[in-house]
Amino acid sequence: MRGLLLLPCVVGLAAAAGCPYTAGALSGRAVHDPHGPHEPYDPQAGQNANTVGETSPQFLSEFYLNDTDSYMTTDFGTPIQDQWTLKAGPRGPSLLEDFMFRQKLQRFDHERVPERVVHARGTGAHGTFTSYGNWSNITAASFLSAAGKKTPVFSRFSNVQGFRGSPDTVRDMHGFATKFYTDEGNFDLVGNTVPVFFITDAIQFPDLIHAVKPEPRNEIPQGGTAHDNAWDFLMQQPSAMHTVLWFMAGHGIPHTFRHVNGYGVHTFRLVTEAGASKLVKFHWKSLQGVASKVWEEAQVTAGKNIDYMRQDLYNNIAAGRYPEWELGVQIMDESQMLAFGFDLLDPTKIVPEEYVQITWLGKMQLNANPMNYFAETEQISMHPGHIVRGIDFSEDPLLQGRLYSYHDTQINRHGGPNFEQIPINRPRVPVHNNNRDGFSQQYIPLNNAPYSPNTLDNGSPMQANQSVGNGFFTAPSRSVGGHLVRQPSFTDFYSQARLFWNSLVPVEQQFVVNAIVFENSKVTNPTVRQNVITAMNLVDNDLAVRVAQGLGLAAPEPNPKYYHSNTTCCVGAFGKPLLSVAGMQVGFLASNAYPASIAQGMSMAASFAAAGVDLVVVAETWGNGVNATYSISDAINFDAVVVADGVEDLFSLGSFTNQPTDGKTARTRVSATSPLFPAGRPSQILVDAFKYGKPVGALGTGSEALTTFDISLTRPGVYVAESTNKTFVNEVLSGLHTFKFLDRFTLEP
Ligand code: HDD
Repeated sequence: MRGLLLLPCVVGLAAAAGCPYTAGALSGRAVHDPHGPHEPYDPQAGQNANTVGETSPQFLSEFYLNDTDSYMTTDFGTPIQDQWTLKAGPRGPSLLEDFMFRQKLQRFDHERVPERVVHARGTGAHGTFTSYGNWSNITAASFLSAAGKKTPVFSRFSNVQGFRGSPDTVRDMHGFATKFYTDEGNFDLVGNTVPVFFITDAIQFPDLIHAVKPEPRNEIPQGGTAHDNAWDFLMQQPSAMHTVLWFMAGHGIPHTFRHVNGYGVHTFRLVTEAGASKLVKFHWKSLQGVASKVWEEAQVTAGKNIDYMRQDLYNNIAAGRYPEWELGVQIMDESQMLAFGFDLLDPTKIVPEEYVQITWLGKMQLNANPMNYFAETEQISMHPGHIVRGIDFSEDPLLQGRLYSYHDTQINRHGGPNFEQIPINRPRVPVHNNNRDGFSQQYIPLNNAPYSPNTLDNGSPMQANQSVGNGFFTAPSRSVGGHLVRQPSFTDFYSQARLFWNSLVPVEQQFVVNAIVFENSKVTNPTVRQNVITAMNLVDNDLAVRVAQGLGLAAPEPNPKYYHSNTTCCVGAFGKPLLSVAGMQVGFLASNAYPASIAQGMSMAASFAAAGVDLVVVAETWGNGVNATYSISDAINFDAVVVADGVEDLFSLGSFTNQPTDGKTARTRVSATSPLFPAGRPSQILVDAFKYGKPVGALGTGSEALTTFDISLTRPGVYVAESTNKTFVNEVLSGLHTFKFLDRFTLEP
């Protein structure tokens, strides 16, 4: 396949068509460009084409290694056997000469590369971005140039604090980074699932990360911020407060990566062909809806299934239930930089949607899992400096620093600057420049005059800019100046922290209080804990008083400098119904001892499947129609739980009439204390599901299980029916849309 690629840009014909990528073309030789796209790239047609490129997995397929029906070889291709070393006699010793042995061990010894210094824990998927329209009125970005135009993407979701093997559901910030393989080069939108950031100057980033990472003396805690260093730093760094409240709220413990919004955080610029620029904030809106776990649930999940979120993404894509997000921008004039009462360069600020609505530019669908985690998800190298024509930076000092850091960190991770040539990082367009050599160069540059200007290669590669060669150009309106200073750029960090707090529903406010109390109950230093109260009191006195109460500290007097009663929409993680319930799991608690209960589950499964929901029939042991055993099931596995008709004995706390007396008699029925599952597991699943705010229900006499645990049958999110019927299924589905029944959670007075 590779050998067949002859790109218009590298054969003579393309030069006449004004192709900017003519390195080999002018020599008149037909040259195979190994890093060109599979589709011939025509920059003229590219402006209007409705589709470009292919899906990423197809693009990568030329790099797939398939070992089926093959003999083992060395890395250099010689067929070998690799199970026994070459020895001097059957009892050894092994010989140094054994190149098969040396290579195998050496390759093993070198398998690990440095994990990301932050965002080490993550998961990703391939997909497609489709533009909703021709957005040339605001940007020259080619991937936004026509309705229906498709661009391959790879998104990586991540936790920030923990190492590569840390649990998915610890409380943390989360990354949402997307590489667009556009027909004019790669554009990386390296954002988070929270729209604001802790600091305003990149020089503080090492301090932030040193503070939140596990403590140096013992590398505890893994994957969370519930420790002295984190709160010591965060509460002395006023810029952190707004972001701290976001991740103490539901956003710190998302339900899955399919249920997060994403944000570019900084203000960027979009620039038109003519050079007119607008300020923009990037938004990803989850078309599944935003959903979060509750803290108990997240903690249990961290113990029972540390891979919860990566498994959810992987399984749903594998099942063809492709998650989708809309990409949007809030568009502001250059003149509005200071128009909203804060500086648009300040990354601790949102632009409330009441001020500027979001214009939705297109939709991303993630529709293919990587074939190999390391080669794709681990090696992908995101970089805010990967930018394309029509998009430009802002002067935000945090963004400016990032533009250095990401390239530097990739060199550290990949051992040199050729990481851009790794299959997952390659652009889908030809690369032509005078960058040369370095460790593990993958290409064979043919240009013998690798400098500019040159005459020996007819001036190629030529300089591309705004007017020739479709080149990148900086927004012409940008102008900077000023005396050199080392000082903060922004001052007010509490008004929007309060705006966020004011805008949460009361239950989520309670979750924030609980989270801060939890984290600081693990903080051992009293000064650090006191600083929390002082800082929270600048946001809201009620918040500070409630946290103080939880920590056993004196309630502070109000400190109202930043107090106001404004609210904004769209910032909480609770209280809004989900947009889709596809991929949700309903646990149907049945029993092998009552085959009819399993049959009920099997007959209901089809009705749920129509909505993309899996009904998981749980019983004591595997058997026909059973999808999971009680032994491996838990409330965290399910988004709703339904008790089958006739299995109420499983939940019985009282008399265990079926208990064998001699300890040996085979049982015909099981009870809450069956040896087939951990004691009380069916009851625990039901009670925990209710406690975590999930819809619960029962068929027929199964409802006795609910009343055994004082779950009122008339409460919101509790559904009962005599037998399987459409209304019951619809009720459970509507409960899944509600997702969390907030009346289950206690509010402090
Ligand atoms: Fe960063 C990784 C997001 C500030 C330095 N960052 C990284 C990733 C995400 C973000 C999503 C993981 C990318 C992937 O999946 O591979 N970072 C952000 C956001 C920030 C931010 C939204 C603020 C708005 N980051 C930030 C600053 C610096 C860095 C201020 C340094 C000055 N970030 C890095 C890094 C990482 C990184 C050290 C680690 C691994 C990597 O880059 O590839 O360079």
